[in-house]
Amino acid sequence: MDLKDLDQRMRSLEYFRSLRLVPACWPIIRLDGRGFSRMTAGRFGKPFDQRFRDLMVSTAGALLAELQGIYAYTMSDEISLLLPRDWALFDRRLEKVVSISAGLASATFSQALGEAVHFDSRIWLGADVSLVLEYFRWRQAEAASNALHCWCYWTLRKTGKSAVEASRLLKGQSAADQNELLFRQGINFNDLPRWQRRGVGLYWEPFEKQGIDPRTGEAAVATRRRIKTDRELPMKDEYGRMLLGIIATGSETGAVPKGSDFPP
Ligand SMILES: Nc1nc2c(ncn2[C@@H]2O[C@H](COP(=O)(O)OP(=O)(O)OP(=O)(O)O)[C@@H](O)[C@H]2O)c(=O)[nH]1
Ligand SMILES: [Mg+2]
Repeated sequence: MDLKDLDQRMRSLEYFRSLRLVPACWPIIRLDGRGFSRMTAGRFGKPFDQRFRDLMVSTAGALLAELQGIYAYTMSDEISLLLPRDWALFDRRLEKVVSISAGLASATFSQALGEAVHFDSRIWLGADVSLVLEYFRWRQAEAASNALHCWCYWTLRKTGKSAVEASRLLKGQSAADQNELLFRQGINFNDLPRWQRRGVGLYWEPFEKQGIDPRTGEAAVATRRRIKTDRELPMKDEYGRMLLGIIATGSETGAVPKGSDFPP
């Protein structure tokens, strides 16, 4: 048997190997915990648990650092990671991006939890920065409606309603109806912690570090960067402006190319 021929024939059956992220587009990787409804049941407080949030934040931080992202956003059991437009890791190969990101998220979360869990991963591509802003406003709007629904559901459950009854009572209820339902139980949705209603953002911030210049032995100040975790995100237009600033900072540090679509 000709081994070279076998090698080529077998490799030619790796059908998706040549798929790459479209050039000059902004990639966002979205990861979601698989079967987390079951996994969280009995292990974490409902509807929100700070310990669960912190596990998601650590996972988002690991993705931001390891995959050289610009911004990570987490809400519920999902994480969105914005990469620079000219991101070139793994030669932009799709199979690598989704498998490595899912593997990294699963390993990080599992190690911190002490139990094996896993995430799925998918790619979103935005042709310009304005689409990127819309993407994150979309996920944040989803966080808000998810939080409102979860608070209503668990409030009904705590008043003695069964899972079926609580779901039936919430079916077709508008946001105003759900706010009203909570209000009657003494809960003002707008007073609940922001991280629950708006999600958590992670981004790079520069800081000055005192050190010694090894060439001269004299005290010197070096600029380094570290991850900032923001649990007090703004929303709507203010959130958009904040994201533009984060993307611009990425551009100053060379992570983001200054292209025709920036600013949008
Ligand atoms: N207890 C608790 N559960 C949470 C918290 N945040 C998210 N979850 C759970 O995470 C689940 C996320 O929803 P989905 O992603 O739709 O459900 P899933 O079971 O992971 O389903 P797949 O993603 O399709 O595999 C919710 O149903 C919640 O039960 C939290 O702070 N506390
Ligand atoms: Mg899930």
